[in-house]
Amino acid sequence: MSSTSTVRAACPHDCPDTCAIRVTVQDGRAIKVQGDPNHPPTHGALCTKVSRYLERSYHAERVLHPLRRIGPKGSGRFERVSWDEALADIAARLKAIAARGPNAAQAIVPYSYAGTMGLLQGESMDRRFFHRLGASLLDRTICSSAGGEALAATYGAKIGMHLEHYAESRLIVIWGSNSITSNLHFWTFAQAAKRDGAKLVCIDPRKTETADKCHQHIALRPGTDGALALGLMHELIVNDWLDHDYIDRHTEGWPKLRERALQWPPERAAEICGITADEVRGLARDYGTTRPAAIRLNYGMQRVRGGGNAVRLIAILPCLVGAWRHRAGGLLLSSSGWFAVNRSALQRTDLLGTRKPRTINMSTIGDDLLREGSPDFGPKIEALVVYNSNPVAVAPQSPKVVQGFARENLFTVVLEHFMTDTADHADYVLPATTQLEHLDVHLSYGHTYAMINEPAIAPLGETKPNTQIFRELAARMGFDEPCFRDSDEDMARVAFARDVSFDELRANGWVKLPLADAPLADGRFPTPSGKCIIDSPVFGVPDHLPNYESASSTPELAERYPLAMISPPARNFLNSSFVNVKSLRDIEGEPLVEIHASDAALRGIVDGQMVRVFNDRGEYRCKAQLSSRARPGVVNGLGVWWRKLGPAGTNVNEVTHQRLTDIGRAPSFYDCLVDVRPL
Ligand SMILES: Nc1nc2c(c(=O)[nH]1)N[C@H]1C(S)=C(S)[C@@H](COP(=O)(O)OP(=O)(O)OC[C@H]3O[C@@H](n4cnc5c(=O)[nH]c(N)nc54)[C@H](O)[C@@H]3O)O[C@H]1N2
Ligand SMILES: Nc1nc2c(c(=O)[nH]1)N[C@H]1C(S)=C(S)[C@@H](COP(=O)(O)OP(=O)(O)OC[C@H]3O[C@@H](n4cnc5c(=O)[nH]c(N)nc54)[C@H](O)[C@@H]3O)O[C@H]1N2
Ligand SMILES: [Mo]
Repeated sequence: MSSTSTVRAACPHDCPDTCAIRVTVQDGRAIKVQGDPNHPPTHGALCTKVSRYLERSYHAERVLHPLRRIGPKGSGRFERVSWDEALADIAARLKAIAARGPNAAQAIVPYSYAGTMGLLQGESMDRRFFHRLGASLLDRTICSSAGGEALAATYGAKIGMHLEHYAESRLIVIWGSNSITSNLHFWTFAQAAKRDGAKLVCIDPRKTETADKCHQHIALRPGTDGALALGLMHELIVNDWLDHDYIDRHTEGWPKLRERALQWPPERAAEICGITADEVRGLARDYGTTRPAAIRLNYGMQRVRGGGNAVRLIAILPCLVGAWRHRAGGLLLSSSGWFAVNRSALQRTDLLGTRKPRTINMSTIGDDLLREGSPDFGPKIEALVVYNSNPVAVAPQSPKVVQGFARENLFTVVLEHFMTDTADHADYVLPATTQLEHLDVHLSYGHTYAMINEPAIAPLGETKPNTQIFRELAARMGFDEPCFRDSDEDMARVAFARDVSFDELRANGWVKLPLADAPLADGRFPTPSGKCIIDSPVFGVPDHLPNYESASSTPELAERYPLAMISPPARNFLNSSFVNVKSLRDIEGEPLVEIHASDAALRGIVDGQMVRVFNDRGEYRCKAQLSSRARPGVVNGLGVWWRKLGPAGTNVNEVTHQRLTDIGRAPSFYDCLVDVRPL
């Protein structure tokens, strides 16, 4: 007899929406995924990508058993081995490195990001393993740390508005975010507000599908958001659109920033942003005179040298006009700080004891893999264990990253679902389960519900959850602390320090955090003084910092490479995930760069032609698309394709660089000069 059941799942992807999913399972096989209609942020809808989750999980190219490399690195030639053989050899290799001396294990580096956002499969047993081993620590900066640390330096934590309340806003400024692509469930609330008469403004160098649907699009130059924010402040001051009471009671340091902002008349800001002074004035008027006014900031605008300062400036705006007084006013960049994740219980940093391993920044992995050992750097990197990430495709300046991963004297283990560009460079590939096949618990960085993901089906083939792989590796290493025997459920039960109980998650699928409707209406920022910090003891008063690479900061470079390139996400991929899902790849077509007709004409480029996008760091080949989505002087190289699926085995990170942001040590992917020529 056939049996059908429905299982509660959570979307694991690195996206603010963290959707609640219902998986229909028939005779042990998942046959349908649907958005949960009862979960308010998801409201029954899944994005195009995740509605294809079954195509991804049951993909014919899933890695289903351990593999050992038999060809040169990067060739993708592997043979099947048993788990026993793989784990024994990996443990022996890691032990040999660690045995060389007291700090020798630092030559081993974990490399992971948010392939799954799950607290168990992303940051639990794995961290325990590396802490016990004494491996290098990893600074996980590749996405959001510039904006995240800037936000925390301003508000005291990564906190903001409730997603649902945007439906009641009268003005929504969508800033550095292509919501329809990367925050679809927010868009539903923004549309509800629009139907009720709210004005929507989009601030983005690219004329995105979101910009198309807003009342106004301000197409500023990449990396000039801080200047725009200062210009807005100038207008708020001179027109006295300030909430003096909120400023006096709930902020500290405003007089110094006020003085700075007064040096930014709209003309100055407009000149830097490449927009008109009237656009600055008009936006300031709207923002200064409309209540409630909400900003949806996203990480797209912080991937430049001054990204952290720009986030600080923008995050101060809602305090200046008292937008926080209303639940539909304020700002959201991330809500993750509202969740009381019990990281010390999950990750067990205490296993380090008195050891203080060095920290490797994931964003400079290209350079770091090529560095020799030195007193400054510590030991040369000899082993890398990669999971939940595809650095060969996504890390900046891939020519260096590839060279590093190709080192014959580097021992690399990759836990994966697929043979990615990174897995191709592994010595061992270990097959991991997908979200359908393991237990997890989740927070969200775009809403305020904790979520559960129950396993829907048995692991396919010989796949194992990341947690189990690290449990078994720990046993092989002889790590006998009881925490290495914790089950996934044991860890799920301690994942949240308060507000969220596992039993309630299990019973309901999610738990809404007990937060006030307008949590910052009376200030009470989680800072030492309870006030929003404008003059930071660490970072000072925020300012506009020009890009590393731009016509004004590096004129000689701009003469050779006159086009600014940004590389925002493609709608049907999730960073480099889903690029190998054929139905989604078919929608995206092929790697392309959007270029304005005037820039194309200057270079003799016609629509659809193959081009080289290049600078001193490398050369990326793709198709040119003449498009009004690109502003003159800026090209949009949509990301992030698998290198091996792109022309000449390259992707957009061929030309990005490894210089870090002002705050948060993050990459400045969108701070990049190139030229484009016909091939
Ligand atoms: N479909 C899809 N969804 C995704 C992702 C994906 O790859 N695909 N990625 C996920 C991830 S990892 C993240 S971090 C989140 C957020 O991901 P983000 O990277 O913030 O993604 P977007 O919302 O697309 O925002 C990027 C927008 O910022 C614009 N932009 C670039 N430079 C600047 C600038 O200097 N100033 C301003 N104002 N705008 C700029 C880009 O043109 C783009 O439209 O989205 C997640 N959601
Ligand atoms: N040029 C340019 N580069 C970018 C960006 C950009 O906008 N432009 N965006 C940047 C941003 S915002 C981010 S967040 C990074 C993202 O970079 P990554 O975090 O590397 O994200 P993905 O490319 O999605 O790769 C995640 C990998 O994890 C694997 N995975 C998923 N779940 C599991 C699991 O449970 N177990 C194991 N073992 N593996 C799993 C997937 O199969 C996938 O190959 O890329 C950055 N790179
Ligand atoms: Mo990201």
